[in-house]
Order: sequence, then C-alpha cells, then structure tokens
Amino acid sequence: MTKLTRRRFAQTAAATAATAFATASLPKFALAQIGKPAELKFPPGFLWGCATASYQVEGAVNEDGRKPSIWDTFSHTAGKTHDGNTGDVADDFYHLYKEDIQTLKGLGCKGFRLSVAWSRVFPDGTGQPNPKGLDFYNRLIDELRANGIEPYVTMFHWDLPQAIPNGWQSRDTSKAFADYAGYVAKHLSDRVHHFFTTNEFVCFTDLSYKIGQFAPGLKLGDAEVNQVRHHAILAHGLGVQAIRANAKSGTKVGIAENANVYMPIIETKEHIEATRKATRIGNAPFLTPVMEGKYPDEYLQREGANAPKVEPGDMKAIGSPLDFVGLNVYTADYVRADASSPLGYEIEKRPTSYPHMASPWINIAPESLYWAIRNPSDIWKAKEFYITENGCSSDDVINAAGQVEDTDRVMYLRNHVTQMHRAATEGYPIKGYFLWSLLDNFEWADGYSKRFGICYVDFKTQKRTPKQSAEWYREVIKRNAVV
Ligand code: PNW
Repeated sequence: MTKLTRRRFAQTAAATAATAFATASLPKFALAQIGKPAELKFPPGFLWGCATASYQVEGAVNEDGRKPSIWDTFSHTAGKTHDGNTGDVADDFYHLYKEDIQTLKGLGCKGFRLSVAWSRVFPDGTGQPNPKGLDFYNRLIDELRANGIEPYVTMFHWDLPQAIPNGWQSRDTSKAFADYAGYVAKHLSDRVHHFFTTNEFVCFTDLSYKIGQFAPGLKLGDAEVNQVRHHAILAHGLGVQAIRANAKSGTKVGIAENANVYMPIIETKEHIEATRKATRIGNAPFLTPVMEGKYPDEYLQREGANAPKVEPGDMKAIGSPLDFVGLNVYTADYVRADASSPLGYEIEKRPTSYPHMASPWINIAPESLYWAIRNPSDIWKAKEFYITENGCSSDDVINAAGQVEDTDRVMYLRNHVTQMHRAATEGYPIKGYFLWSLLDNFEWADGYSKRFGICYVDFKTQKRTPKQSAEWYREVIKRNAVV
C-alpha cells in the first residue's frame, strides 16, 4: 500500500543484508534446524468477518417508523456521552450499506455480524410489528448474500425500545425480548443461519444499572442489580427457545458474551487450574449459569439476601443448550494459584506501566484469545466457538498522503490472531473471527472520540478510508494465515 520512502528502503536493505550475513555465518546444521519459516495457517473454511451493531452505525433514527431506544434518550441527555455525541447519524449505514458491503467483499470477508434494532421492528417494544423496519434488514441480508457474505445476526446489542416499562428491571422485558426474537427469527431464518441472542450481559446490566455509565444510566443497589442480571440471562434463555420454535430447522443459536478471561501468569498445571476456577467464578452471574443451568454456589453464598429471585423453570431456560458460543475479547487478567486465598487463586494486580490501547480499559493481553477459547472449551465442552468481537481503538490520523498508519492496531490484531491460531492448532473448535469493527462508529459513552474501525470514517462527509489494518486483514484472509 504505502510506497517505500528512500529512508525506509535503506533501513529495509540494511536489515536484509544483516540477516544474510547472520545466515551465512551460521553452521549448516543450525540452518537446517531453522528451516523455512512456517506459515501459521488456519483450518480450511475458517470464517473471517467484521462486526458492527445497529445503534453504532445505522443513524436514520426517525426513519421508516423507528421509535427511540434507551440509547437515543441517554445520548440526548446532557453530560452522558462525550461532547453530547449521539447515534442520530453515526455512519449513516442505513443508507450507505451497499457501499460498505463492497468494502467487506473487497477485504475477502465471508461473514458479517450485524444487530437488529428492536425498536425498528417493534417500535413500542411489544405489540404491533413495523414491516418497514424489518424491511431494512431484509434488504441488508439480501445484499450481503448476493455478495457471498453470510449474515450473523445479533438480536440485542443494547438499544432497548424506550417504550418498554422499567427496562431490564422488569421481568416482563425478558418475555418481550423472546417474542421479538422469535418474530425476527421467523422472518429472517430463511436467509440467516446463525443468530446471537444478546450481546455482552455486563454492559447492559452492570454498566447500565449499577455504574450508570451506559443507558439508562442508573445506579441501583446490589439486590436490584442482581435481579437485572437475572432478567438479562433469562431473556437470553427464553430467546434461545423462541428462536428455535420459530426458525427454520437447522438454524444455529448462540450468544455473544464478553466473558471475563483469565490467563495463567506462568503456564504450569497449578496456575492453569487456577484460571479454570476463575473462569467459572469470575463469570458467575452470566456465562456460567448460561452454560451450566445454575448459579455457582460461591455466587449465591456471597450475595446472600441480595441473590436474584429465581422462578421455577428459569434456570432450565437459561441453560438451554447452545449450538455455539461467541466471545467478545478485548482484554484479560493474569491469575495465579494461591492456596492461602479462599477461592484458591488470586487475580494479579497490574503495575501502572501495564500497556493499554487508546481506550484505557483495553489492557493488551494477546494470550486472551487463546485462553478465552481453551478454558470454556475445557470446562463446558461447547461444540463450536466464534470470536464475535476483537479489536481496539487507536488515535488514528489521516496523514498527508491520505493514509492512516495504524501500526498499533496491526500490532494488537496480529498478536491476538496468533494466539487464536494456537487454539486452532491444538484442536479447539474455533470456527471464525469477527473483527471489531469494519468502521469507526458511535462508541457509546465515548461518542466519536474512540475509533475502532479498520476503515476511517470522516463523520462530516461520511467518507470511508481503509486504514493499514484493513490492508493487513485483507492479506490474513487471502492467505488464511497470520501475516
Ligand atoms: C463492546 N468496557 O463494548 C461492544 O460489544 C461494542 O459495541 C463496542 O463498541 C466494543 O466492545 C468496543 O468497546 C464494550 O468499558 C464497551 O469494559 C466497554 C467495555 C467493554 C465492552
């Protein structure tokens, strides 16, 4: 992509000469041992894609009968998002989707993860469906398929219809979600073969109802938050059942969850065992009950009187078997075995020098992409895994030549993909990878201040410019290998 400058060429030439010299001076047997550099190939048919979400890219918030979601309300409330940014226009994907699908095709992507905006399909959350809202997804899906790209559809990526009374505090919302998901599955499953119920429990429960950082911006007490969490996983479980009941047979159902990921500080038996314990306990309100159909005892004991109120049948629905598990992975914690600690392990503290990407919460932990697959696979024996999101923000700028040299993103992605390759090589059933994200977009409370795309978006003109990371990804896909 970038033409070599004279200085860069000189550097490259010098490096080549140095390698040649080193090689020439090695004894023959050492050369034989080094051999040809092996290409880190992925299994044939491995699915490479990109991910997006409705409110972050679509815009067109008042078009074709869509009514507000809690994110419209929240982003229009003073002081809630960076600079008061909203998703009113975002990437205008609602109108520009054809152009963006050509970009995906050019990258060689065979999969695209998108989410359906609940309040386009049911503007009031329940009741009368809005055919014009569903039609957008019909057009989008048809366009993807016509270009050889398989749609992977998330039913809920946080844009809850504002009209739903009391949001996730109400148990009725779980039922309303199942009705909506069943309706969408019924109408799209002739062309969509993979559905995700919900995206990232902790973000639309804890961050939204406990910390108040995300819509609806509440700060509830522990018992109420645990109940919100319960309604969220119940929605997932009832959603799985409703999708299965309404979709064409053969439709696969899973979840997109940002489970807490734990990596052993040293790869010894005892530390690895510690990460396994941490994986179950550290995901006690969410992924663990989804996989086991029960809350871990340690969680119920710890929460005591604040534990969620569970009705008969809830846990069975929550533990509905899944066809695949999708994991959104951005960061992770190191864990060590510690016999003196009540749970038998400790999460390592991070020194202030620990490196992170432009978003301070994205502490760089490439091995996360290996352990995120290995531990849930070893513990729960899930049939298939997808990485449903992985990517990072960086302080992208367009240079004088009109290019974005996002070398930090390339570094981040390459290291993560290398670790995912390790999981594939060891035989873990990892089927595909969705890079977050195709485009810079509305990054929730951070508004447009954090860019996650491999295509740069000028939000004034809607011009897209593929970054260097897009060139890198195209090559990964072409060779089905780490490059
Ligand atoms: C995920 N955190 O969100 C979401 O699924 C995407 O919609 C989002 O754009 C992407 O990751 C990048 O942020 C998260 O603060 C947002 O810990 C924030 C956090 C985690 C996930």
